[in-house]
Amino acid sequence: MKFKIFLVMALFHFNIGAIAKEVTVDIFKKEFIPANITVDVGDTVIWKNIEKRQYHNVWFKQLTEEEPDYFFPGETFQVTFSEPGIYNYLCGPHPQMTGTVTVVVP
Ligand SMILES: [Cu+2]
Repeated sequence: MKFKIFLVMALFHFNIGAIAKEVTVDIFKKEFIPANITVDVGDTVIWKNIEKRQYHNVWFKQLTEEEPDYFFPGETFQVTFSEPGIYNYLCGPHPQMTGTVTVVVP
């Protein structure tokens, strides 16, 4: 009986640490929506271009010196965050488009 209780608690604990979420940021009318998000370590952020025609990219200058490729309406770009921190980004061709991903330890 004691063993059973331990096993249930162990599974519960494991699940809390193992769930990684996907969080979506839309790109529309040259804006990141929402521009500022907070996610947990291990989560994946997916940027979705829902413009009619306009391409964009998502450039974390603190992480990559080289500008990433553009992505077009209907396409996505994703990043999985494995370290806590504050990550600022912008769109290379439209530097007025900015956003922040804050990554926290749950
Ligand atoms: Cu853009």
